Order: sequence, then structure tokens, then C-alpha cells
Amino acid sequence: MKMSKILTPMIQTIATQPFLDQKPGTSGLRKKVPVFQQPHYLENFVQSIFDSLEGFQGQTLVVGGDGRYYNRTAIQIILKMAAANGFGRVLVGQGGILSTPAASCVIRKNQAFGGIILSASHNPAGPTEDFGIKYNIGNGGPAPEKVTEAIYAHSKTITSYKILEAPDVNLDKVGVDKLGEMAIEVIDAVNDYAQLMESLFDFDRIRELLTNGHFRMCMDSLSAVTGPYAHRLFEQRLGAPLGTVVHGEPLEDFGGGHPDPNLVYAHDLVELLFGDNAPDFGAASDGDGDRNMILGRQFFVTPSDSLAVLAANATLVPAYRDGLAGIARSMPTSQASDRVAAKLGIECYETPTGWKFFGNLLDANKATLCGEESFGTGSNHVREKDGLWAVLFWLNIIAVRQQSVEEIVTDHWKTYGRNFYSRHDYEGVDSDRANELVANIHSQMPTLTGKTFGSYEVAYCDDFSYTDPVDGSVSTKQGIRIGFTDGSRIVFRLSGTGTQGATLRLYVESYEPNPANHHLDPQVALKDLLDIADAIAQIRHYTQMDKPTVIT
Ligand code: VG1
Ligand code: CO
Repeated sequence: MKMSKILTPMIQTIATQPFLDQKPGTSGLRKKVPVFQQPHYLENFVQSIFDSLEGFQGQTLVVGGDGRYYNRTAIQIILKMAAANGFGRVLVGQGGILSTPAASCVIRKNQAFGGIILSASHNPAGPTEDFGIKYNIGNGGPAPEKVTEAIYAHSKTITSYKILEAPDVNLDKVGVDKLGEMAIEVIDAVNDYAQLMESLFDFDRIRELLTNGHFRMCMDSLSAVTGPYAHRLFEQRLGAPLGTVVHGEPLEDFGGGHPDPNLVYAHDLVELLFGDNAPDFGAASDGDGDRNMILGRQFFVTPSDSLAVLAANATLVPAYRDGLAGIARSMPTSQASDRVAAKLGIECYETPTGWKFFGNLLDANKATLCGEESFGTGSNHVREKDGLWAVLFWLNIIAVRQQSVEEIVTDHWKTYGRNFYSRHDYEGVDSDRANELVANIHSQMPTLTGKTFGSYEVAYCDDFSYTDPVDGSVSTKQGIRIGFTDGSRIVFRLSGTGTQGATLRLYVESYEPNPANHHLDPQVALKDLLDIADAIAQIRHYTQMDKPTVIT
């Protein structure tokens, strides 16, 4: 009798005070770990999520994260709060792990009410590094702006939160447990996702490619979340030799690395693919598994080109055999996919940065493939961008076409012309100076149109505003675009995912129809536009930096 009394969990209502900095950015709330460790900080945000939702009593919530430092602690808190707030069931990935696309898959498959994903994506992890949390809705995708705004509004007026007083749940053992009235199911983190991948792609052909004894690939999971998924898919299901997946064990600090799959941060892989006796194919993914980098032997595929190539070859993949309903790309992403859409006679939508803007287009079947210049591609199979999906898509194309990555991309340029593209990031800029830089461009905007810079004439200049074609919602101030009469573009944006100072992103694009020039280095091809960008924005002056931190 006594025992069961002690074990009966109690719902507690804890008084709290608002934190005024809980505004979600491009992809959820991201802060340094010590910020999240302040008493009530995480709890306030989680309660604000629940307070902005209606109708979840007795429903299912999915919870998982990228395995970074503080993941397990945060999950225990969230489970107890979900129970206290009346969810009927929580599905949580074993060990607290779910990649972002896998979480999206699990939400959809189980018709969950929504999900909470713990990740700061590519930002470094560890006790003094970054942590993050975001809410995904029942379609499996990031909450749209009206939801994130409601969460923020609640966070500013919150006075209490509810939490169950109960022992921690064992996250390491697959199985069913109870937390108060709520059921907890610890699920295999990989199964549902791996099954979904198998249903989309031609696994037999990919297996043939990976086991033919000639083709070699390397998948670098950068000690982040995709390790278990990549081992299961490439080595176990598709027969690639053990060792194909490197850095395949998720570590709480990502091995001290920066799990951003680009030429700078994925340097081991880049060295391998550009070295002697390089494999045929290389890929990397980011902290939470939603981004991808694709490399051929001595060849880098620009993410914008990757989206265009996937779109142009989609019918080679079983899931997209009947063609695409449309394509969507974020505004700063190059216009390479617009050319594919034009040829296919389908729409290409231009959305603000961040995956949350693709959800409506996918739900309404206006778009099938989506992509961002920031190494993110995905489709209607889930409602997040999906790193390993993109890798499998490339392998499927290679298996069918029996060509190298380089041949496939250069062929593509021959057909469509090449959109030279580059992004320059200036990280850790003083926030005031970054805002002054933006204000300075704004002050020039009324007089820029019609101005010439060398051979370039400005055709338009605006701060991008998006009206969602499905629900009519409007999102303003999504980045400054300067377009030239020849179709070239310069775009400026401040990042919405950083946790320290500001990051300025400069995106530059030009179009080259002539194959004789397609071999040029983008930094050379784009030199004039980069100079024009600096002349207009005085980047060096405002950032006090001589050169960008990262060039992709
Ligand atoms: C960046 C990228 C954006 C991406 C976002 C989240 O945002 O530019 O394209 O959707 O990160 O990706 P920002 O605001 O810093 O430019 V992830 O992989 O961090 O969930
Ligand atoms: Co990510």
C-alpha cells in the first residue's frame, strides 16, 4: 500500500516568470546550453508550445532529438510535462534519438498530433555550445509562423507550467511504459524511416551499384544523428562494405566538430573525394540529418544544382515515376530549378528561407520536390528536408544512368545552362553593425533600380515578401534582392539560426548558357557581382572583416 502511494505520480503546477527572449527563429528556438539550463527556461517554452495548441488531450506526441548534449535531460522534462498536460501517448526514439526527417516520418505514420524535435542542427554541441527545440505540427512539418508567433506570445506572459513528479523514463529500452496516465513508447529510431526510404527508391538497383566491386562511396555522418540510419541503410540493407559510413556514432558534442555538410566543415570528406584514388561518390549530413552535401570524384555539387538535377531526373526514381506536381525553392536558392520546371511545364514556387514555408505547398500537392541553397532538399514523402533521402536519390539516379556525378551535372548544364552560384557567410558580426549594414542598403533601395555597375544594370530591388498561395498568409522582410537585367541576382539576409552576434549571408548568382564557360570556378565567374555587392553594402566596412568566414 505504502509503496504504491509513493509511486503515484503527482501533477505539479510550478509558478514561473517569463523570459523575454524565446522568439523562435528560422527553425525553432536556439540558445546556448547554459541558457536552456536556467531554472524554468526549457519548461516555460514547452508549456508555451502546449498553451498555444488546442485539442491534444489524449492524443499522440512524438519526441526525439539529434543526440547532442542536454538532449536526454530535455526529453525527460518534456515527457513529464506532456503527461501533466494531458497527452495520451508519447513516441520517443530509442536513446532519445530521432533525426529531423525521421521525426517527421514518425509523426505522419502514427497520425500524431505533433512532435517536439530537440536540435540546433549544424551548430556545434556540448556543455557551452548550442541547443534547440522546435514544434512540428500533425503533417510532420515545422510549425508555420502563426503557430511560432503564438508560442512566442505565450512565452511572454506565462505564469506557471505543469509537470508530473515522477521518476525518469528508461529511454534506452524499446518498449511500452507508463508515465502517470500517459503511455510512453520507446521506438526503434530507424525502422519507420528506413521502411519509408525502401518504399521510395529502387533498392535493388542501388544494391547492385554498391556491390558491383567498382563503385565506391563514403558517407560521413560527422558524428551526428545520421550514423545509425546510414549504417542501417547503406551497409545493412544495401550491402555496401562496412566502413562505407564514417563518423557513424552520434556523439554528444559531435566529436568537437561542426556538423555542417559544406566544403569547409566537412573537410575530411572533401580531402578524400579530392585526393588520390578517390571514391566515386561522397556525401555528408548535418547534426539533425536534414541537410546533405553531395560530392563526386573531384567534384562538388552545388545544392541549388542538386535540386535541379533531382527534379530533372525524378522520373528515374520509383516514387516520382509519374512526374512532379511542381517544385519549390527558397528565395536565395539559385534559379537552376526554375529552368527545369519551365521545361517540364510545371510551377516553380519561390518561398522565404526555412522549411516551414514548404508545408502548405506539399500538403496541397502544388509541389513535390523542395530545396534550399543551404544543402537542404526534400519531397512530399515527409515535411522536412531530408539528407539521406537526397543521398539515396542521387544513388538511384547514378544506378540507372550509369554515369559519374560529374557527367550527370555537366550534362545538365549543357541542357539547361549553368547558374553560377555562391554564398558568402560573415559569421559573428556585431549585431548593431549588421543592422546598420541592412539599413544602409534599405536607404539606397529607392534609387537603385536603373543604376548601372559596369555591364550590369539593376532591374529591381526589394525586400522579399511572400504570400502563401494556399492560406494567403503574408511574410515580409525575408531578405533584400537586387536583380539585374541579365537575370543575375544579389541577395542579402541576416541568419535566423545563430546564437551569437549576427551572421550576414550574401548570395550571388549569374546565368551562363555557353558550355565553353561552364568549367569556370564560380568565384571567378561571379567576381564582378561580388564586387558590386561590396560596393552597395560596404560589407568589409560594416562587418570589419576582410573576407567571409565560409564560402560555399
Ligand atoms: C539556415 C539556412 C536555411 C535553413 C535553416 C535551418 O537558416 O539558411 O536555409 O532552412 O538554416 O536549417 P538561416 O536563417 O541561418 O539562414 V537546419 O538544417 O539548421 O534545421
Ligand atoms: Co539541420
